[in-house]
Amino acid sequence: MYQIDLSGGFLVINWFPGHMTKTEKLIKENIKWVDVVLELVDARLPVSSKNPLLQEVLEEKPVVLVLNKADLAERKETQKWLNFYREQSYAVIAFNALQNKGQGAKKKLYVLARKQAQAELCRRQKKGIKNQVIRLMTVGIPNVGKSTLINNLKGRGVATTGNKPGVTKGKQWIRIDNDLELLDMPGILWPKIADPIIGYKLAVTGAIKEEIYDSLQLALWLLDWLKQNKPGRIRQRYQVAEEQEAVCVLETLCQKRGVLKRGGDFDLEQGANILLAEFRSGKLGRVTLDVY
Ligand SMILES: Nc1nc2c(ncn2[C@@H]2O[C@H](COP(=O)(O)OP(=O)(O)OP(=O)(O)O)[C@@H](O)[C@H]2O)c(=O)[nH]1
Ligand SMILES: [Mg+2]
Repeated sequence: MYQIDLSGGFLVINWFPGHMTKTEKLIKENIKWVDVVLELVDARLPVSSKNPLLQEVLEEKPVVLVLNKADLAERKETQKWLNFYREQSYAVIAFNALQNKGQGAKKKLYVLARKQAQAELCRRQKKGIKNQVIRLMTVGIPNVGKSTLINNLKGRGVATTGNKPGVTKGKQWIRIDNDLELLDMPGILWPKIADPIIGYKLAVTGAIKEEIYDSLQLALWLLDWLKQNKPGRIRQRYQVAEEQEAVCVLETLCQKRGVLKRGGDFDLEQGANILLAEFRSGKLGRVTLDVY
């Protein structure tokens, strides 16, 4: 269970032991069966969505870092983040797990995974073990696209996916081909998201269950963030003067879309949900929220 502390108007997310600790345990129990970890982060949040908990849990396993949902992030920014991680010796790739035609990226991912598994393959060879199968585990925050990426590699829907966090509940092994097996895992967040800005960023990109945050408060934060960091986006999409107070922008959005309550008042909550859904699906254009 999560709890939101709105003290001071900020969003501080805490959680109490429950589903997520189960996931941590599940990762710890299964890490010994895998050769390489596919760690997914959201390309719109290459740092804020990187789970600090995982470093300890992954026990020095080789990692391929995947900046997923790259189709929703700004290309230039993604390139900068790729360079940033490469400089830290990460095997890293930008990926769009929804893109079926992405054979080039798929191939690159395979090559990186094989490269990261090389030490293990050499160890087996020295011991005379013929098994060349590489086992990968997908890990990352909820809703980042772990199951979609597995389906992409498999070429069909074998893992359940959904447009909300918390879809995968348990582990699932999937054989991709004769020499690659993948372990799908539930998403994992960390115990206390103490930095409210990181909390907002995770929530606007869809990593946090919607029952946990106030969508109106989140939408107002997003409007302010866009006004400051991506001027013009709100105006282009909704033809409103974005210089106004965020709540006025939202009211205009409600007016233009006819989002009204029974008595004729603006339904700000529904307006907020429309804005969040459109932002998440890329209708406001590519946005990278972590600034390099
Ligand atoms: N635009 C875009 N959407 C994606 C991409 N990858 C996944 N999605 C969408 O993101 C949502 C979540 O995908 P899932 O694969 O279920 O995410 P997950 O990480 O397995 O989520 P949990 O199992 O809940 O932890 C779905 O609506 C996918 O269609 C991507 O690369 N680009
Ligand atoms: Mg999943």
